[in-house]
Order: sequence, then C-alpha cells, then structure tokens
Amino acid sequence: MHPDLPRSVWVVVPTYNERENLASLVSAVRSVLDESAPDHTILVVDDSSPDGTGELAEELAAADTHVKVLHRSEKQGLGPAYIAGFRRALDGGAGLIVEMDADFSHDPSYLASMLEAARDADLVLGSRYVKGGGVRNWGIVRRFVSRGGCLYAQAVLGAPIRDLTGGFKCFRREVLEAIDFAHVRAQGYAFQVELTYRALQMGFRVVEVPIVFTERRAGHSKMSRRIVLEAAWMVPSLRYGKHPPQAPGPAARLETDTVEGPGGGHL
Ligand SMILES: Nc1nc2c(ncn2[C@@H]2O[C@H](COP(=O)(O)OP(=O)(O)OP(=O)(O)O)[C@@H](O)[C@H]2O)c(=O)[nH]1
Ligand SMILES: [Mg+2]
Repeated sequence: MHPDLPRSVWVVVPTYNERENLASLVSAVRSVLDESAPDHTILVVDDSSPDGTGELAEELAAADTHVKVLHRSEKQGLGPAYIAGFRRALDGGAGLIVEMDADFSHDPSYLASMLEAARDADLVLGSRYVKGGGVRNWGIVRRFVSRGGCLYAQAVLGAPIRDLTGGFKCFRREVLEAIDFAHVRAQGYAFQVELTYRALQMGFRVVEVPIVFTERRAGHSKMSRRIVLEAAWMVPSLRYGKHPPQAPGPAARLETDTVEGPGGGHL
C-alpha cells in the first residue's frame, strides 16, 4: 500500500515518576533506531514528575539532539500527555509517530518489526493477543483484567482487533491528522481503544504485530481502578455516544491483518 516508509520517526514516551527507567530506555530506543530509522526523535512528555524525571529528561536532551522534552504542569493522565506529544511531533514534521511506555514493558527491540509493518499499514499495533505475542510476569488478576477488557471492547465495538488496550503503537501521520483531538476525552486504557477505533472507522488499515509484554522494570504502576472503570463505561460511548468517531467514508473497511497472517491464537 505504501511503498516507502516516511523518513522521520518520532517516539513519544509519556512519563510520570520514571527516573529509574528513563536513561536506559532512551539509550535502548536510540540504538534500535540508529539502525532502522536514522532520522528519529524521542519526545519525552513529563507531567512534572515529583521524582525528577523531567530534569533527567532535560539532561538527556542536552546531551543528544535526538531527544526532546515536553513539560506539562500537572499529572493529567496518559491521554492528554499523548495528545500534547502528538501535536508536537506533527508540528516537528514526523512521518511516523510511535507510542511507547517508559518502563520497559514495551521492549524497544520490537520497534524494528513495527516500523517494517508500517510499510503496509496506517496503524501498527504491538499486540499481546495474536500468535507469537503474550504477557510475562503478570498475576492472574492482571491477566484477567487485560484479556477481559480486550474481549469486552472487541465485542462492544465490533472491532476485529485482538489487542485493543495496548499502548505500543505506530501511527502514520495521516491517521493522527485525521483524528479530532478535541473530541478525545479518554485518559487511560480507553484512550488506546478510542484511537484505534477512530482509525478503523475512518478506513485506515490497522495491522497487529506480536509483542511479549513484560512487567515494568522499575518504579510503580499508575494503573488505577478509576482508569479501568473509565474504560468500562467509555467504550460503549465510543460506539453510541455524543461524539462517535467520524462516519466511515466510501473507502472505510473494518479489515485488519496480523503480520503472520490470519489464524493467530488467543492466549
Ligand atoms: N505524562 C504522563 N505519563 C503518564 C501518566 N500516567 C502514566 N504515565 C506513563 O505512561 C506509561 C504507562 O503507565 P504505567 O504506570 O506503566 O501503566 P501501566 O503500564 O498500565 O501499568 P504497569 O503495567 O503496572 O506499569 C509510563 O511510561 C508512565 O510513566 C500521566 O498522567 N502523565
Ligand atoms: Mg507500565
């Protein structure tokens, strides 16, 4: 579909109290992208972390022109942080925009296969629930919440995507340009579901590539009951609510693929 990859890749990394992870994460992402996408920028979006992550990000940016920082005055959740980061990346001329966590749950080595898949897709999802994907070091409760959440969202939205709540994704800029951020309200997992659903509804081609998700390396989770509940009530409103995604155009299709072909098994 797309013969060439866009040259400029921006990786947006939201942080809140990730001081212990950030320097090694940035250096791991840098070495993968030095190989696969030399024109790249890592944008750290920090919500004034009390542990000094923002100051550390400044130091990393001062030492490396491939690293930039966006500081926000208060913790407002993942969704608003990503939207601010996306706007900055689009203004900066990004052709591909990657979302990833700072805590090593998203192994930077997958960036290469995700970028490769973006040759033939508008949105690439790093997926735990296709063949070859999975989760490591998660307890039964966390597995149940994640798997149940994906199946729930899949059923409510009628979206043929195995991993709707994951946060390791690669967008072509056209997808983000087409999404009206003013109507995106979700903060947590619902934000991930919302963006993918909007992309599907607009007829963009969405592909899942397998990733194995691991428990965060250091620091503390920001997952909360509130974020899970937000997803539970917001998912139906994506389909039936006041600001449903744009109506599908003539080219729209709810069609997806996994890179290893159909038939990927559920975990
Ligand atoms: N800027 C910003 N980043 C956030 C906020 N909440 C979470 N993050 C970052 O978003 C990423 C994902 O958050 P996590 O706390 O790892 O959430 P999670 O992956 O659902 O939970 P764990 O698996 O337990 O780590 C991490 O890089 C966080 O630092 C926020 O309010 N603002
Ligand atoms: Mg995490």
